Amino acid sequence: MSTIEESRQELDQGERFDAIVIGAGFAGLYALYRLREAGLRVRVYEAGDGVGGTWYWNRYPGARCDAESLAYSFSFSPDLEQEWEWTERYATQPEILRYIEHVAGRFDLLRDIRLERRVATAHYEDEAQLWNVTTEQGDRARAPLCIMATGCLSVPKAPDVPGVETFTGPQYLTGLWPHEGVDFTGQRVGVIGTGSSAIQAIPVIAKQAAQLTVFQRTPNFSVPAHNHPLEDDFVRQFKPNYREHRRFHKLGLAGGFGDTEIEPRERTPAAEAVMALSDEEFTEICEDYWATGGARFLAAIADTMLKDEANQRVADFVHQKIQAIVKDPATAEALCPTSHPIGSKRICVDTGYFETYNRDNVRLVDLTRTPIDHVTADGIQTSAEHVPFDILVLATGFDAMTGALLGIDIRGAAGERLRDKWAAGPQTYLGLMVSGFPNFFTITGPGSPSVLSNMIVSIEQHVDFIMDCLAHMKAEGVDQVDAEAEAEAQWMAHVSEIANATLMPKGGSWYLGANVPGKPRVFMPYAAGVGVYREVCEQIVADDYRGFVFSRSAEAG
Ligand code: NA7
Repeated sequence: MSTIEESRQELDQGERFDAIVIGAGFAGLYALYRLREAGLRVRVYEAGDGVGGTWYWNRYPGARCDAESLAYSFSFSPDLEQEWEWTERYATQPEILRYIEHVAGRFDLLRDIRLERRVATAHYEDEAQLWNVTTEQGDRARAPLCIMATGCLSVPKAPDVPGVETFTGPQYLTGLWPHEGVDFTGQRVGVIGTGSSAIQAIPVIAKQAAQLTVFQRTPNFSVPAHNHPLEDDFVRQFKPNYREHRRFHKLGLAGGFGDTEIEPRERTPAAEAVMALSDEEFTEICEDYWATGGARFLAAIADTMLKDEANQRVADFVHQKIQAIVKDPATAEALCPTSHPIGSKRICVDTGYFETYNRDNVRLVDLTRTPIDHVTADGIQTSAEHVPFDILVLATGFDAMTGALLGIDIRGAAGERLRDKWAAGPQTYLGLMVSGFPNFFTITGPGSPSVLSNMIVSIEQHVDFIMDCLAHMKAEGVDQVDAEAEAEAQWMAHVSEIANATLMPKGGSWYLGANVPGKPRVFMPYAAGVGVYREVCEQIVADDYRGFVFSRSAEAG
């Protein structure tokens, strides 16, 4: 074949890279940084017209992270962490996006990223032993390695409210918020949903709108953020100890999301002592954590996620808080979650959420009493009344953890489709690899701690694992890795065993896929924590990559 024919054929098949990464949020950027550092030629495809992933799309009013900013940031560069200055205890979406853009610029990552490219297919070619990736925009690329950095909460759930398409006013999904923002001044607004996104957006919208009606199906537990500007003195004390803080975050100590106190607080009683606590002692501990604020409230009482009695006592404490804050007793009662254990749906972290219901322009419609019948041209018809409004906000959540992966036509060895393999729920080894899909990695995939952890801690650990694995392969002279089917099956059984030992599966939450009609109910994240998970991964590596199979492609010889 002539050289021209060869290059034409190569162009048809797609440009050849060493690795293709899908997604340019925190995970994709760190993967690109490490792969390039290892000398690989990388192509990143990103659907958005900018980097940032979750923080690119979720621009709804009040959007901020529920992990503390000093902990929710990359740890790989000590210089970066010393230089970057967060302004608040919990960073807003615009500030996090600025940080991500800064990282992309500082490490010169943009040149390998193709924006506004939505990946349509990723097929493994058995003969060439390459991943062949195409985008909806017509790009083609091939590489021996394919890394999915597609995020866990990146596909908004299709609004399953009857008649939603008949609403004639503007309607917005929190997860796809317009970049130019929305002006609610003087408007009547309806919000459907009371998850984290709604709980952050409602207090902000309420301050602008003429009238706000919240349509609540399931009330949620929420803890005050007690957000505040970061004081210079505190940051000056914190930064010299950054490495030690990071070590604690990686071990899952000092609060699951990586809080900013180094030592675990001493007030948490031993598990066996919890039920013996007097009401005064119990309340004193909970008050202390409530006053500190944040998701770490769940760590106040040992066994909250393991024992019904401990969980109920903590839930009762929060109910009392809601009842003390919300003046109208009927609204307060409707806001008290009673249908799921506290923590079994992701705990929300708010700024003035319950207080918002004391405003004259805010009203709660309890859908358990008067369900939505349908959305009309100008409002919502419930079983009891028609509620008119001008703007509809859908804070109805995501097709979490598997939505983005299954949105792409992914085919492994022998053309096996990921959609078929996962028809009864996701199956992975360590949330990192899928048996039968060689050289294909999922960052923070189902079966890893992922959404139950500080995402950046998990992302860095996964990317580091992949890089160590690639270095191991290079040293061994192999270039193909896959997960053993048996190791995968055992891992998924373990993931579910761990979840079933907790109260987590009782929440009927998106952790289980329960929010998406027809989605298989499988508890997806690994609930033993990032510390235990890291140890498991290290032990597997020490056991010569137990559960992984390595081989040499024809190309490697
Ligand atoms: P969530 O936590 O899944 O919340 C979605 C909310 O929308 C929740 O209150 C749902 O009620 C409600 N919902 C969904 N569909 C409907 C219909 N059809 N009718 C009425 N209400 C509905 O998503 P978020 O975006 O708030 O948060 C996701 C994560 O993002 C969050 O945990 C953080 O990690 C960041 P339901 O509970 O299903 O009764």
